[in-house]
Amino acid sequence: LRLEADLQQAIQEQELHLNFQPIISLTTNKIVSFEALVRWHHHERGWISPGEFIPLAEQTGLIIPLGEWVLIEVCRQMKLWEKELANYWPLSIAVNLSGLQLIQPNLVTFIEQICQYYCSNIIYLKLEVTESVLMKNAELAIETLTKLRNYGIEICIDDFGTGYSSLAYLHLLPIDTVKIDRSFINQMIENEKNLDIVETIISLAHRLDLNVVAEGVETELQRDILRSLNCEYGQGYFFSKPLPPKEIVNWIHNMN
Ligand code: G
Ligand code: G
Ligand code: MN
Ligand code: NA
Repeated sequence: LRLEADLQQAIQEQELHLNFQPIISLTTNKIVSFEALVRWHHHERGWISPGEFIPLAEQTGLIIPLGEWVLIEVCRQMKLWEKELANYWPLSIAVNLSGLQLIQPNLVTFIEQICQYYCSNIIYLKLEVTESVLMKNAELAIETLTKLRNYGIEICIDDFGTGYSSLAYLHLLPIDTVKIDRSFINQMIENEKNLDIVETIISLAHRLDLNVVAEGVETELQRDILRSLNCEYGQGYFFSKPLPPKEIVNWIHNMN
């Protein structure tokens, strides 16, 4: 209960921060995008991981104001980077969307308004939703995501392979990109079945005209295998852990 009140306060009093994890093109080796990941610096307890407070935020409905803060902050950051990182443009930022956010009646309007206000309708935003979130209120989720896509926002299916939507539904979903869950990438080399799964997801995604991001790439060998399987993009500690905005700028300058 205490943590709930604290989280409410944290949203208002700027204890929340965003880290950004680079997403890399495996063909050009250049950065193409980031995933925004929220962090909470509690005034007494120090850093609290999203694994702990996102579920709390979902249970209490605080994910709505928290999610709005994240979306606005991402647009503000993009506006700054558009100048600061002009040499590396175009870049985009992917934001994780919770199930409760996805069924808010005003989500589409809210997103259109902030894109208009902060970015003059230029769309830098991508949205990530998990399979389970998509399947929970499938009809409404599909309707909302279709509107967002029509507005120009790319939709990624996150943690793919861990939920139950399965391959059978993939072609029915209004999505552009599949993010393969890091558990498959992690075990790809030790466990041949996981390599088969990764290969199958990639080739199916390509037949459906979807792009693929491999999550949790931690080694050069994993990167090389994914590249040989024609996986378009990679994300993971091999490239970079999630970084605060200032460090992102240094990281990009050093990388390129
Ligand atoms: O960065 P880390 O691995 O600690 O993130 C843990 C989990 O928190 C991930 O599953 C991630 O999707 C989720 N998460 C991080 N930031 C956000 C956010 O802004 N909104 C939502 N809904 N989930 C987030
Ligand atoms: O659930 P979602 O995919 O949104 O969350 C991404 C999470 O994965 C973040 O918490 C991030 O810190 C974590 N992550 C990113 N790259 C790696 C990696 O290479 N290895 C591991 N173990 N975790 C990673
Ligand atoms: Mn994600
Ligand atoms: Na993921």
